[in-house]
Amino acid sequence: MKDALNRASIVAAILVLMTSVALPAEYTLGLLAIRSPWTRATPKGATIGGGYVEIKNNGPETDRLISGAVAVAKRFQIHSTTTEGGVTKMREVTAGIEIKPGETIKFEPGSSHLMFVNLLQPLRDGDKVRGTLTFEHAGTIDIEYTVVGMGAKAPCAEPRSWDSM
Ligand SMILES: [Cu+2]
Repeated sequence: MKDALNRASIVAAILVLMTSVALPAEYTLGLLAIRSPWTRATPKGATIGGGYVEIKNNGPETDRLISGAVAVAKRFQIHSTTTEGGVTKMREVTAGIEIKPGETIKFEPGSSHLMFVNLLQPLRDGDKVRGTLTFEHAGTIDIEYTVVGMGAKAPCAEPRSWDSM
């Protein structure tokens, strides 16, 4: 009985830890809901980082994510990822990403993502990264990305040089 209680309290403690880490941040900008921005810790010397977030359009009109910024990088880009013949490539989407009425766009590893280009500092597990997202109609919002540990597969291969872009 005592063992079972101990086990229960350990499980409870772990759950509390997990929920405090995974607690989703939710933002509202007009009729857009912006959920759980996160990014990944970067190895020393990395020049790029990926940004991930979910955006739902609760409005009757299409909106478009057109740009953004983060405090930890010189540039911010919106990227798409495609796989052709087993080769994964990413590309900047200069026109932005459209979010139709009722639609939820998920920026996630291996898919469309945000790219922090020319990092000014490494991203460390547990840190918060401040930034902005700008939409064609809804305007600009301040958000904060939670930095989580490395480990999951990279959203995209690091290109040889960002200077050429
Ligand atoms: Cu990318």
